[in-house]
Amino acid sequence: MAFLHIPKPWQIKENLVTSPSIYFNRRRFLKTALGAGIIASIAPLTGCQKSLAESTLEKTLNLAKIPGITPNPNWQNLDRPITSEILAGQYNNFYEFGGNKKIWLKAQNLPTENWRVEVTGLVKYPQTYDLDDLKAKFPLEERIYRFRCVEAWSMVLPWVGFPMVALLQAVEPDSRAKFVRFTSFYDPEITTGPGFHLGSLPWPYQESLRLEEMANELAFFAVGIYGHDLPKQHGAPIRMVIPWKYGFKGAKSIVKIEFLETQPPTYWNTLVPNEYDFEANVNPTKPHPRWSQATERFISNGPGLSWEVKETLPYNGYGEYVSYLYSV
Ligand SMILES: Nc1nc2c(c(=O)[nH]1)N[C@H]1C(S)=C(S)[C@@H](COP(=O)(O)O)O[C@H]1N2
Ligand SMILES: [Mo]
Repeated sequence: MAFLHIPKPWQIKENLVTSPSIYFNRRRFLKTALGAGIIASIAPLTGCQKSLAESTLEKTLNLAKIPGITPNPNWQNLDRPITSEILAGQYNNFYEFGGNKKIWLKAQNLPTENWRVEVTGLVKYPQTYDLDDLKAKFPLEERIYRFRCVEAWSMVLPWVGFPMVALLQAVEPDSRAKFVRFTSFYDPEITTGPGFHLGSLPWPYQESLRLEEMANELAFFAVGIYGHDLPKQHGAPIRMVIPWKYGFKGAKSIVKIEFLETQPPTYWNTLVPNEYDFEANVNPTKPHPRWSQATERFISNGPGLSWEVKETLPYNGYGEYVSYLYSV
């Protein structure tokens, strides 16, 4: 098993990652990341700067423990280790805060106080929840899931949250509801990611599921990770986790959930429809137009960024639970 060892993100020169100006940086970043040899040749920063960055990062992760969580025994044992917290917390996609993986510091500007999630549209009982409501009304549990990004990197993450089906039972979608749209926090004064001021990108970030997909037992809302509240870089205070789909389907920092009759436009699918399809199920036999999806770079060890190449499984290994949703 070959491990590639590359420097921590804060040891990578910004210009070799991407400059966060327009969304095309996503493409350039991919090329750069895949050329790991280039990254590996960059000299590390001094120990002094490193420990400051490290302790700042640790502070962003050192959040209140969520009491009384039951680990769900159905979603505990995997054939691979949990990704180290310090690595998962510094290698993120959150375009509202920049076009590369290194957004953890900028994401600290996300204002999560007095958070509200509006549930609206074709439902019997529309609701606006605050975070305490959500944590009190829905049974919180821990689930260890594989996580597979469309860019062919993967992790294993221990989420804390509740199944989406519990929300469905609380609000009762009516028979016209066929799709659900999830909207992320958006404020161009705060979010500073690529193209924010160009007015040409389809902000806010939105994602959508078919109602039957949302009702699947695996579909999950995370309010925590590693036993504590969700760090901002992971999409605090509440985000979607859909483990059989590529990571981009899991919108972060959700403010609105709407039940709709027809399929709504979604962020990446609107920008580049031939590369990011609406369904976005993990599928090793269907290559992305610019790279294979047959294998993935599994990131597990910390604190330094390293990975191991593994086969990608259909539906990210969750076929027995979800393939019924896609049978013709
Ligand atoms: N609002 C919002 N949600 C988002 C994204 C984003 O840019 N903005 N990126 C998506 C992508 S591409 C991935 S892989 C995951 C990354 O989640 P993580 O950083 O917690 O690992 O978030 C998804 N949700
Ligand atoms: Mo992703």
